[in-house]
Amino acid sequence: MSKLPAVSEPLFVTKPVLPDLNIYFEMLKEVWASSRLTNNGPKHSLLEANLKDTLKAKNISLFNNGTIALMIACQSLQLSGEVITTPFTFPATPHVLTWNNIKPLFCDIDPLTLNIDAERIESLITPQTKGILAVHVFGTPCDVVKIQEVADRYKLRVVYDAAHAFGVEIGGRGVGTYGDISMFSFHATKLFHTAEGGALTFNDENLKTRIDLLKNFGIKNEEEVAMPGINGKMNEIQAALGLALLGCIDAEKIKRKKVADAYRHYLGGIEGITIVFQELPDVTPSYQYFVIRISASTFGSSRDEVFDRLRMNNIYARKYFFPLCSNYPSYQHLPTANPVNLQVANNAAKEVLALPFYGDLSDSDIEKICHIIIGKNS
Ligand code: T4K
Repeated sequence: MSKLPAVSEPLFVTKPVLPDLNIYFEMLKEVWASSRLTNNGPKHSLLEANLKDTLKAKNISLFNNGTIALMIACQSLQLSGEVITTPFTFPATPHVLTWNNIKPLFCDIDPLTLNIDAERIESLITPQTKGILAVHVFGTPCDVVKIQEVADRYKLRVVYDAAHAFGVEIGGRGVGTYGDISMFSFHATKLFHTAEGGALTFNDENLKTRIDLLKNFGIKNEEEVAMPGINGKMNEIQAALGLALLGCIDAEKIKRKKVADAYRHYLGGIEGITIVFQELPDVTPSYQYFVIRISASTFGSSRDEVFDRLRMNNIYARKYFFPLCSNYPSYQHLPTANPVNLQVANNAAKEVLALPFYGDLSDSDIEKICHIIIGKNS
């Protein structure tokens, strides 16, 4: 590769997929005509039904964002005491436990998938442990079979943070059908989004009433409030955006596959760079992030040096997930946050870099990004 000119416009880690504005406008006209803006309106109902099919879920409930959805997942299962989770995630994951008055127990991660290491979960279980909150990091499914095996043996609940895993399937089965409940995020930065939004999917249909009550203040009817709920409702403007966007997702995935292939072409085989995003047999990928790992000793530059080099060239890659959650001031005092027991996660947090990844990323921009990473445009 020869030296290439710098990018003119900044390149961010992602660029939201947006529907044709006319299609969205038509939907908004219907919302205006109905005067129904929120509280389980027709767009909400239609999106809920469509997403239930798309995600191959048995039951689904939509939310105003993924974090509140995860809060309600814990509430609906009445989780308490301690829950085993991963430190290698977005702050929302452990914070949701804290907001539910649950103590997170941090478990180290698998060096390849960067998901919770299912083999280590058992060693953390105490009489207070009531559940496992695992994350399908960057859309790669956790070891769902092993996790369920441990959960069944110790009668633990399993909640999956599937924020990155829209459309992921294992052998044709929707990833959101594993465990007790799964949470999907529909934030603007996600493949499918409603600007802000989220969903819970679950197999037990008895949970539907409870979850729907919890996201609407616990209101059963005009004269009965059944439980202390919160406001977790998705509104009609969000739902209309989701409906307008659903038809764009397959095309975006095809484009993202091409972007991923181009990155692999330039970065594959470079000593010291590992491509975290791998297409696995039997798994339908999410195409949510394209993440690499940089080993400073083998590659010759650290992740932080590459990150700075990209920034100087107007390219805003992200260190997902650094700092590690177990090193936040709120959690570092916990015995399970000791880095000695979380060596794989601490190493990963120093080496990962999420590269710009979206369908409209041009071949020439991908080439420039890779040039800069490799050190030819420094
Ligand atoms: N669990 C996990 C494992 C998660 O990753 C997340 C969220 C959650 C739970 C919680 O779900 P939500 O409550 O959010 O539904 C972003 C997202 O805000 C966050 O949703 C996401 N994970 C996380 C991984 O990424 P930041 O702090 O990196 O966002 P920000 O604003 O820096 O955006 C990243 C880049 O995206 C920007 O540099 C530019 C681009 N961008 C962003 C927005 C918001 C746009 O082009 N347009 C936009 O509207 O967290």
